[in-house]
Amino acid sequence: MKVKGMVFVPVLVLVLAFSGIQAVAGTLEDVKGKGFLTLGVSEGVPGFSIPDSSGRWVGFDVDMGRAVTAAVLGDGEKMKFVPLASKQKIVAVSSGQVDITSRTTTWTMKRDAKQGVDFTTIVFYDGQGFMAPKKSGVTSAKQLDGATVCVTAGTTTELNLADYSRANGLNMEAVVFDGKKEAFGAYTSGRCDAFTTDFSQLASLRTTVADPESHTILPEIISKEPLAPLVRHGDNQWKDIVTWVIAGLIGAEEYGITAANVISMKEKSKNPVIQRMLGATGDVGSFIGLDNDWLVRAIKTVGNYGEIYERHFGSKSKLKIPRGLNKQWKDGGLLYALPIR
Ligand SMILES: N[C@@H](CCC(=O)N[C@@H](CS)C(=O)NCC(=O)O)C(=O)O
Repeated sequence: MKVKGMVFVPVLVLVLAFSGIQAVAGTLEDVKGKGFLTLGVSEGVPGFSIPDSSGRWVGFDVDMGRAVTAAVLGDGEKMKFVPLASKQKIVAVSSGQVDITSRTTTWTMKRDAKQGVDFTTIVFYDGQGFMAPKKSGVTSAKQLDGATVCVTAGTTTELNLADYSRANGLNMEAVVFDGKKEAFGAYTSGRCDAFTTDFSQLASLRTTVADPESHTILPEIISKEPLAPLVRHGDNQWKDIVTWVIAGLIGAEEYGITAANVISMKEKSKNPVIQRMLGATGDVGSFIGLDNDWLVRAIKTVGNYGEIYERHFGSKSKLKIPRGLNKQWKDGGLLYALPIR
Protein backbone atom coordinates (compact mmCIF):
# COMPACT_ATOMS: atom_id res chain seq x y z
CA MET A 1 0.00 0.00 0.00
CA LYS A 2 2.80 2.36 0.97
CA VAL A 3 4.59 1.77 -2.31
CA LYS A 4 1.38 2.34 -4.24
CA GLY A 5 0.78 5.61 -2.37
CA MET A 6 4.28 6.83 -3.21
CA VAL A 7 3.65 6.16 -6.87
CA PHE A 8 0.21 7.68 -6.91
CA VAL A 9 1.14 11.03 -5.37
CA PRO A 10 3.65 12.06 -8.08
CA VAL A 11 1.30 10.71 -10.75
CA LEU A 12 -1.52 12.81 -9.34
CA VAL A 13 0.68 15.91 -9.25
CA LEU A 14 1.71 15.33 -12.87
CA VAL A 15 -1.89 14.75 -14.00
CA LEU A 16 -2.99 17.98 -12.31
CA ALA A 17 -0.06 19.92 -13.74
CA PHE A 18 -0.70 18.78 -17.29
CA SER A 19 -4.49 18.93 -17.18
CA GLY A 20 -4.35 22.63 -16.36
CA ILE A 21 -6.44 22.05 -13.24
CA GLN A 22 -5.18 24.34 -10.52
CA ALA A 23 -5.85 23.86 -6.86
CA VAL A 24 -7.75 27.06 -6.17
CA ALA A 25 -7.35 28.33 -2.64
CA GLY A 26 -10.49 29.77 -1.10
CA THR A 27 -10.55 33.51 -1.64
CA LEU A 28 -13.02 33.87 1.24
CA GLU A 29 -10.47 32.35 3.63
CA ASP A 30 -7.66 34.46 2.11
CA VAL A 31 -9.66 37.67 2.51
CA LYS A 32 -10.60 36.83 6.09
CA GLY A 33 -7.01 35.85 6.87
CA LYS A 34 -5.45 39.06 5.56
CA GLY A 35 -8.32 41.17 6.96
CA PHE A 36 -8.97 43.17 3.80
CA LEU A 37 -10.30 42.72 0.27
CA THR A 38 -8.17 43.70 -2.71
CA LEU A 39 -10.22 45.34 -5.43
CA GLY A 40 -9.00 45.91 -8.98
CA VAL A 41 -10.29 49.30 -10.14
CA SER A 42 -9.72 51.77 -12.98
CA GLU A 43 -6.90 54.26 -13.12
CA GLY A 44 -9.47 56.95 -12.39
CA VAL A 45 -12.87 57.20 -14.07
CA PRO A 46 -15.21 59.66 -12.29
CA GLY A 47 -18.47 57.97 -11.30
CA PHE A 48 -17.01 54.44 -11.55
CA SER A 49 -13.79 54.47 -9.51
CA ILE A 50 -11.59 57.37 -8.52
CA PRO A 51 -10.00 58.64 -5.28
CA ASP A 52 -11.86 61.61 -3.75
CA SER A 53 -10.10 64.71 -2.38
CA SER A 54 -9.16 62.80 0.79
CA GLY A 55 -7.74 59.87 -1.20
CA ARG A 56 -10.67 57.52 -0.47
CA TRP A 57 -11.75 55.50 -3.51
CA VAL A 58 -15.35 56.24 -4.50
CA GLY A 59 -17.69 55.27 -7.33
CA PHE A 60 -20.25 52.80 -8.60
CA ASP A 61 -17.70 50.02 -9.20
CA VAL A 62 -16.07 50.74 -5.84
CA ASP A 63 -19.41 50.42 -4.04
CA MET A 64 -19.97 46.96 -5.52
CA GLY A 65 -16.66 45.96 -3.92
CA ARG A 66 -17.50 47.74 -0.66
CA ALA A 67 -20.77 45.83 -0.46
CA VAL A 68 -18.92 42.51 -0.73
CA THR A 69 -16.32 43.68 1.81
CA ALA A 70 -19.02 44.66 4.30
CA ALA A 71 -20.81 41.33 3.76
CA VAL A 72 -17.62 39.34 4.30
CA LEU A 73 -15.59 41.40 6.79
CA GLY A 74 -18.27 43.51 8.48
CA ASP A 75 -16.57 46.79 7.52
CA GLY A 76 -16.68 48.27 4.01
CA GLU A 77 -13.49 50.25 4.63
CA LYS A 78 -11.28 47.15 4.92
CA MET A 79 -10.12 47.35 1.33
CA LYS A 80 -7.01 47.84 -0.75
CA PHE A 81 -7.29 49.20 -4.27
CA VAL A 82 -5.20 48.26 -7.28
CA PRO A 83 -5.59 50.64 -10.25
CA LEU A 84 -5.47 48.61 -13.45
CA ALA A 85 -5.08 49.63 -17.09
CA SER A 86 -7.54 47.89 -19.40
CA LYS A 87 -5.04 45.33 -20.61
CA GLN A 88 -4.28 44.26 -16.99
CA LYS A 89 -7.81 43.90 -15.70
CA ILE A 90 -8.30 40.21 -16.55
CA VAL A 91 -4.85 38.86 -15.69
CA ALA A 92 -4.85 40.70 -12.34
CA VAL A 93 -7.75 38.46 -11.28
CA SER A 94 -6.60 35.20 -12.86
CA SER A 95 -3.16 35.56 -11.25
CA GLY A 96 -4.59 36.29 -7.80
CA GLN A 97 -3.21 39.85 -7.61
CA VAL A 98 -6.72 41.09 -6.79
CA ASP A 99 -9.71 39.30 -5.23
CA ILE A 100 -12.24 40.97 -7.54
CA THR A 101 -11.95 43.27 -10.54
CA SER A 102 -14.81 45.77 -10.52
CA ARG A 103 -13.85 48.03 -13.36
CA THR A 104 -16.10 48.73 -16.35
CA THR A 105 -15.33 45.28 -17.75
CA THR A 106 -17.47 43.73 -20.46
CA TRP A 107 -18.53 40.11 -20.03
CA THR A 108 -17.46 38.32 -23.22
CA MET A 109 -17.29 34.63 -24.04
CA LYS A 110 -13.52 34.53 -24.56
CA ARG A 111 -12.71 36.34 -21.32
CA ASP A 112 -15.13 34.13 -19.39
CA ALA A 113 -14.29 30.79 -20.95
CA LYS A 114 -10.62 31.10 -21.88
CA GLN A 115 -8.85 33.63 -19.71
CA GLY A 116 -9.05 32.13 -16.22
CA VAL A 117 -11.80 34.34 -14.83
CA ASP A 118 -15.52 34.08 -14.10
CA PHE A 119 -17.96 36.95 -14.41
CA THR A 120 -20.49 37.32 -11.61
CA THR A 121 -23.56 39.47 -12.31
CA ILE A 122 -24.12 42.34 -14.72
CA VAL A 123 -24.10 45.60 -12.79
CA PHE A 124 -24.39 48.02 -15.72
CA TYR A 125 -25.83 47.52 -19.22
CA ASP A 126 -23.67 49.74 -21.40
CA GLY A 127 -22.85 50.14 -25.10
CA GLN A 128 -20.08 51.74 -27.10
CA GLY A 129 -20.32 55.26 -28.46
CA PHE A 130 -18.24 58.06 -29.98
CA MET A 131 -17.25 61.58 -29.03
CA ALA A 132 -16.18 64.27 -31.49
CA PRO A 133 -15.25 67.95 -31.10
CA LYS A 134 -18.32 70.15 -31.52
CA LYS A 135 -16.41 72.44 -33.87
CA SER A 136 -15.95 69.56 -36.33
CA GLY A 137 -19.68 69.67 -37.02
CA VAL A 138 -19.90 65.85 -36.78
CA THR A 139 -23.30 64.81 -35.40
CA SER A 140 -23.38 61.12 -36.41
CA ALA A 141 -20.85 58.28 -36.40
CA LYS A 142 -21.79 57.66 -40.04
CA GLN A 143 -19.95 60.91 -40.86
CA LEU A 144 -16.67 59.48 -39.57
CA ASP A 145 -15.58 58.12 -42.97
CA GLY A 146 -11.77 57.95 -43.07
CA ALA A 147 -11.55 59.44 -39.56
CA THR A 148 -8.79 58.73 -37.06
CA VAL A 149 -10.25 57.42 -33.80
CA CYS A 150 -8.33 57.29 -30.50
CA VAL A 151 -8.92 54.07 -28.54
CA THR A 152 -7.47 52.15 -25.56
CA ALA A 153 -5.65 48.82 -26.01
CA GLY A 154 -6.96 45.55 -24.58
CA THR A 155 -10.60 46.61 -24.75
CA THR A 156 -13.70 45.38 -26.50
CA THR A 157 -13.82 48.97 -27.76
CA GLU A 158 -10.92 48.35 -30.12
CA LEU A 159 -12.61 45.26 -31.57
CA ASN A 160 -16.05 46.86 -31.97
CA LEU A 161 -14.50 49.86 -33.70
CA ALA A 162 -13.00 47.60 -36.38
CA ASP A 163 -16.34 45.75 -36.81
CA TYR A 164 -18.36 48.96 -37.07
CA SER A 165 -15.98 50.58 -39.50
CA ARG A 166 -15.96 47.52 -41.76
CA ALA A 167 -19.72 46.89 -41.54
CA ASN A 168 -20.46 50.48 -42.52
CA GLY A 169 -17.65 50.91 -45.08
CA LEU A 170 -16.18 53.78 -43.10
CA ASN A 171 -12.42 53.14 -43.35
CA MET A 172 -11.80 54.49 -39.87
CA GLU A 173 -8.24 54.40 -38.62
CA ALA A 174 -7.81 53.24 -35.02
CA VAL A 175 -5.03 55.06 -33.16
CA VAL A 176 -4.35 52.72 -30.23
CA PHE A 177 -2.86 53.76 -26.86
CA ASP A 178 -1.84 51.62 -23.88
CA GLY A 179 -3.91 53.56 -21.34
CA LYS A 180 -7.07 55.63 -21.27
CA LYS A 181 -5.19 58.67 -20.04
CA GLU A 182 -2.98 58.63 -23.14
CA ALA A 183 -5.85 57.80 -25.52
CA PHE A 184 -8.20 60.48 -24.22
CA GLY A 185 -5.34 62.97 -23.84
CA ALA A 186 -4.39 62.40 -27.48
CA TYR A 187 -7.99 63.02 -28.56
CA THR A 188 -8.37 66.23 -26.55
CA SER A 189 -5.08 67.53 -27.92
CA GLY A 190 -6.37 67.05 -31.46
CA ARG A 191 -4.43 63.92 -32.46
CA CYS A 192 -7.64 62.12 -33.54
CA ASP A 193 -10.92 63.15 -35.17
CA ALA A 194 -12.95 61.19 -32.62
CA PHE A 195 -12.69 59.15 -29.43
CA THR A 196 -14.54 55.93 -28.65
CA THR A 197 -15.35 53.98 -25.48
CA ASP A 198 -18.37 52.80 -23.48
CA PHE A 199 -21.17 55.37 -23.47
CA SER A 200 -21.06 55.80 -19.69
CA GLN A 201 -17.34 56.51 -19.82
CA LEU A 202 -17.86 59.12 -22.53
CA ALA A 203 -20.25 60.88 -20.13
CA SER A 204 -17.67 60.52 -17.37
CA LEU A 205 -14.64 61.67 -19.39
CA ARG A 206 -16.52 64.66 -20.75
CA THR A 207 -16.80 65.99 -17.17
CA THR A 208 -13.00 66.04 -16.92
CA VAL A 209 -12.32 68.51 -19.76
CA ALA A 210 -12.19 72.27 -19.31
CA ASP A 211 -15.17 72.91 -21.58
CA PRO A 212 -17.46 69.82 -21.69
CA GLU A 213 -19.84 71.58 -24.09
CA SER A 214 -17.15 71.65 -26.75
CA HIS A 215 -17.45 67.86 -27.24
CA THR A 216 -20.47 66.05 -28.68
CA ILE A 217 -21.41 62.50 -27.73
CA LEU A 218 -22.77 61.02 -30.97
CA PRO A 219 -26.12 59.21 -30.86
CA GLU A 220 -25.05 55.78 -32.22
CA ILE A 221 -24.59 52.91 -29.77
CA ILE A 222 -22.55 50.36 -31.73
CA SER A 223 -22.27 47.39 -29.33
CA LYS A 224 -23.55 45.66 -26.22
CA GLU A 225 -21.29 46.12 -23.19
CA PRO A 226 -22.64 44.16 -20.24
CA LEU A 227 -20.31 45.29 -17.44
CA ALA A 228 -19.76 42.85 -14.58
CA PRO A 229 -17.32 42.29 -11.72
CA LEU A 230 -15.09 39.25 -12.22
CA VAL A 231 -13.35 36.74 -10.00
CA ARG A 232 -10.79 33.99 -10.47
CA HIS A 233 -12.05 30.95 -12.38
CA GLY A 234 -12.65 27.90 -10.22
CA ASP A 235 -13.36 29.47 -6.84
CA ASN A 236 -17.08 28.76 -6.87
CA GLN A 237 -17.77 29.88 -3.34
CA TRP A 238 -16.19 33.31 -3.91
CA LYS A 239 -18.08 33.69 -7.18
CA ASP A 240 -21.31 32.82 -5.35
CA ILE A 241 -20.62 35.45 -2.68
CA VAL A 242 -20.04 38.27 -5.18
CA THR A 243 -22.99 37.17 -7.34
CA TRP A 244 -25.43 37.02 -4.41
CA VAL A 245 -24.32 40.26 -2.80
CA ILE A 246 -25.05 42.06 -6.08
CA ALA A 247 -28.32 40.16 -6.54
CA GLY A 248 -29.20 41.29 -3.02
CA LEU A 249 -28.50 44.97 -3.80
CA ILE A 250 -30.69 44.77 -6.92
CA GLY A 251 -33.45 42.95 -5.00
CA ALA A 252 -33.23 45.48 -2.17
CA GLU A 253 -34.19 48.25 -4.58
CA GLU A 254 -37.12 46.20 -5.89
CA TYR A 255 -38.42 45.65 -2.35
CA GLY A 256 -37.79 49.18 -1.09
CA ILE A 257 -35.01 48.23 1.34
CA THR A 258 -32.55 51.13 1.81
CA ALA A 259 -29.45 51.92 3.85
CA ALA A 260 -31.68 53.98 6.17
CA ASN A 261 -34.46 51.41 6.72
CA VAL A 262 -32.67 48.05 6.43
CA ILE A 263 -32.46 47.45 10.19
CA SER A 264 -36.12 48.26 10.86
CA MET A 265 -37.15 46.27 7.77
CA LYS A 266 -35.33 43.27 9.18
CA GLU A 267 -37.04 43.67 12.55
CA LYS A 268 -40.54 44.62 11.41
CA SER A 269 -41.29 43.57 7.83
CA LYS A 270 -44.03 40.97 7.51
CA ASN A 271 -43.14 40.24 3.87
CA PRO A 272 -41.65 36.71 3.78
CA VAL A 273 -39.41 37.63 0.80
CA ILE A 274 -37.89 40.55 2.73
CA GLN A 275 -37.64 38.51 5.93
CA ARG A 276 -35.68 35.86 4.05
CA MET A 277 -33.44 38.31 2.15
CA LEU A 278 -32.45 40.04 5.36
CA GLY A 279 -31.94 36.80 7.25
CA ALA A 280 -34.78 37.33 9.72
CA THR A 281 -36.06 33.85 8.83
CA GLY A 282 -34.46 30.76 7.33
CA ASP A 283 -30.84 30.17 6.50
CA VAL A 284 -29.41 32.39 3.74
CA GLY A 285 -25.82 32.60 4.96
CA SER A 286 -24.34 29.15 5.41
CA PHE A 287 -24.70 28.26 1.69
CA ILE A 288 -22.10 30.93 0.88
CA GLY A 289 -19.97 30.56 4.01
CA LEU A 290 -21.36 33.65 5.75
CA ASP A 291 -23.77 34.40 8.59
CA ASN A 292 -27.41 35.40 8.06
CA ASP A 293 -26.73 39.16 8.17
CA TRP A 294 -24.46 39.48 5.12
CA LEU A 295 -26.97 41.41 3.03
CA VAL A 296 -27.99 43.69 5.90
CA ARG A 297 -24.34 44.74 6.27
CA ALA A 298 -23.94 45.30 2.53
CA ILE A 299 -27.08 47.46 2.23
CA LYS A 300 -26.29 49.39 5.41
CA THR A 301 -22.88 50.25 3.98
CA VAL A 302 -23.69 51.28 0.38
CA GLY A 303 -27.49 51.28 0.05
CA ASN A 304 -29.48 49.38 -2.58
CA TYR A 305 -28.65 49.36 -6.31
CA GLY A 306 -30.84 52.40 -6.97
CA GLU A 307 -29.18 54.39 -4.18
CA ILE A 308 -25.74 53.51 -5.53
CA TYR A 309 -26.75 54.47 -9.08
CA GLU A 310 -28.31 57.75 -7.94
CA ARG A 311 -25.24 58.69 -5.88
CA HIS A 312 -22.80 58.29 -8.76
CA PHE A 313 -24.81 58.72 -11.98
CA GLY A 314 -28.11 60.27 -10.90
CA SER A 315 -29.68 63.63 -11.61
CA LYS A 316 -27.78 65.30 -8.75
CA SER A 317 -24.43 63.79 -9.76
CA LYS A 318 -22.02 65.35 -12.24
CA LEU A 319 -22.53 62.58 -14.79
CA LYS A 320 -26.34 62.51 -15.02
CA ILE A 321 -26.63 59.21 -16.92
CA PRO A 322 -30.30 58.21 -17.39
CA ARG A 323 -31.03 54.74 -15.96
CA GLY A 324 -32.11 53.40 -19.40
CA LEU A 325 -31.60 49.63 -19.55
CA ASN A 326 -30.39 49.78 -15.93
CA LYS A 327 -33.92 50.33 -14.64
CA GLN A 328 -35.66 47.58 -12.71
CA TRP A 329 -37.61 45.09 -14.86
CA LYS A 330 -40.86 46.46 -13.40
CA ASP A 331 -39.97 49.86 -14.87
CA GLY A 332 -39.04 48.53 -18.31
CA GLY A 333 -35.33 47.90 -17.66
CA LEU A 334 -33.22 44.74 -17.52
CA LEU A 335 -32.49 44.53 -13.79
CA TYR A 336 -34.16 41.38 -12.52
CA ALA A 337 -33.06 40.29 -9.05
CA LEU A 338 -32.43 36.61 -8.45
CA PRO A 339 -34.54 35.08 -5.67
CA ILE A 340 -32.74 34.70 -2.36
CA ARG A 341 -34.02 31.52 -0.76
N1 LIG B 1 -15.87 47.77 -21.39
C1 LIG B 1 -14.71 47.75 -22.25
C2 LIG B 1 -13.86 49.00 -22.10
C3 LIG B 1 -13.32 49.14 -20.77
C4 LIG B 1 -12.55 50.38 -20.37
O1 LIG B 1 -12.55 50.55 -19.19
N2 LIG B 1 -11.90 51.17 -21.30
C5 LIG B 1 -11.07 52.34 -21.07
C6 LIG B 1 -11.78 53.59 -21.27
S1 LIG B 1 -11.24 54.53 -22.52
C7 LIG B 1 -10.39 52.35 -19.72
O2 LIG B 1 -9.44 51.66 -19.61
N3 LIG B 1 -10.87 53.07 -18.70
C8 LIG B 1 -10.40 53.12 -17.35
C9 LIG B 1 -9.02 53.56 -17.01
O3 LIG B 1 -8.29 54.06 -17.84
O4 LIG B 1 -8.62 53.40 -15.87
C10 LIG B 1 -13.92 46.47 -21.97
O5 LIG B 1 -14.26 45.72 -21.05
O6 LIG B 1 -12.96 46.21 -22.69
